[in-house]
Amino acid sequence: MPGHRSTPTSPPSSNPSHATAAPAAGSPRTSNTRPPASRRTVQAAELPAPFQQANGWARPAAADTDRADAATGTLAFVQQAFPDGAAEREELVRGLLTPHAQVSPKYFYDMLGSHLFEAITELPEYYPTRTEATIFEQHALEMAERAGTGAVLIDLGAGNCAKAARLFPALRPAQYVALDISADFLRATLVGLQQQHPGLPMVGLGADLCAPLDLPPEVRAGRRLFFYPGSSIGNFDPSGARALLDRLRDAAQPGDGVLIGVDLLKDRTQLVNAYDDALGVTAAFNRNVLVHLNRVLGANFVLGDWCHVAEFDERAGCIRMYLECRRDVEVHWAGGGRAFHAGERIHTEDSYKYRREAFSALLEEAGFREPVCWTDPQGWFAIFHARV
Ligand code: AVJ
Repeated sequence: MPGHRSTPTSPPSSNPSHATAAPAAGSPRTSNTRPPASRRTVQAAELPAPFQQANGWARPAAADTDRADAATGTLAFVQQAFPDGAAEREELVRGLLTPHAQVSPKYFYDMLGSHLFEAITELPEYYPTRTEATIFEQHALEMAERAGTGAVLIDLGAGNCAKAARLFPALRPAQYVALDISADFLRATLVGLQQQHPGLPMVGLGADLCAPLDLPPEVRAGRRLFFYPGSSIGNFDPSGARALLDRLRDAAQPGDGVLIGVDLLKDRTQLVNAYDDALGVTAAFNRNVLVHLNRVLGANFVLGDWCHVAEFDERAGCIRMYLECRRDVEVHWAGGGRAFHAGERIHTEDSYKYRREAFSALLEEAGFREPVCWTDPQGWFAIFHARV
């Protein structure tokens, strides 16, 4: 594929001045009416025993005191998203009752769903994770040069934290703040990661990126690098992505930056195969959302009634995933229910793909300056850096 550039490139922009832009009309920024989630710091002593022991929080032997003290002081965990399950249940039921039923993709990531997503990243068809990893491998030092070392690294959608951890040597962050909707999965990951990096202070944040970014006091002052790898930003449509970038810019100070992984538009077959793999792992990942619904809503979805569908919407530039009902069914949950006809669908995920120029423009429209990007030789994936 032509046009490969292995050095940072500044895609053309028609908007170099980018004065602070008003949010687009109808932007989710203004439509988010959820009250700020309550916040609670989990003290080491409150964590279940396995976490305490795994992290050296159990009373240390005398010789281990220094290390154990360091560990005790360096991992805090703050839960912001869904402190009570009621808001989550309400949102889920509202989505199921709309004529075109939908469930937000953030509900994929319960414990099993998070593991299934890790399995997806190993599939031959799922190119984004490994392609992004090669770009980081190839260009980590240039990225560090551009972004600066010693910043507070804020990982938005950390998952298993592997991508950030591989950048620690190049970025040498002053603190690592890992944010994820899947708090239990994140907590377990961070406990292990803290042991591997005892000198690096870490904060875990169970938070929903659809809400305004509210960094707790555990996050240090100082220059920040917002890290959003994996093309997770693709779950938002372009105006939602713009709203997220606006929220980031609002949370940022001059000198801060963003480092964002973005999946690029490419051949339709390659895209569809990445979301409909031969082993059926993506199908399992998709159908697992019904397991989640059965658990949190007390619903009675029968998994065999639903099949996985992945389609590429060429006009919108996104992969759309659905669960399609094989026959007429009635589903019940605590306090309600609905009928689904054969062929009816529940929309579970959109995954938007960009052209490099389009994503650069989005960054600039949100008020970020000097976007550059690094890509792989095939031009499948791009990592952008931009400054506030
Ligand atoms: C984690 C949102 C980037 O859109 O590629 C993978 C999720 N869904 N296979 C993506 C996903 C189905 C993934 N993101």
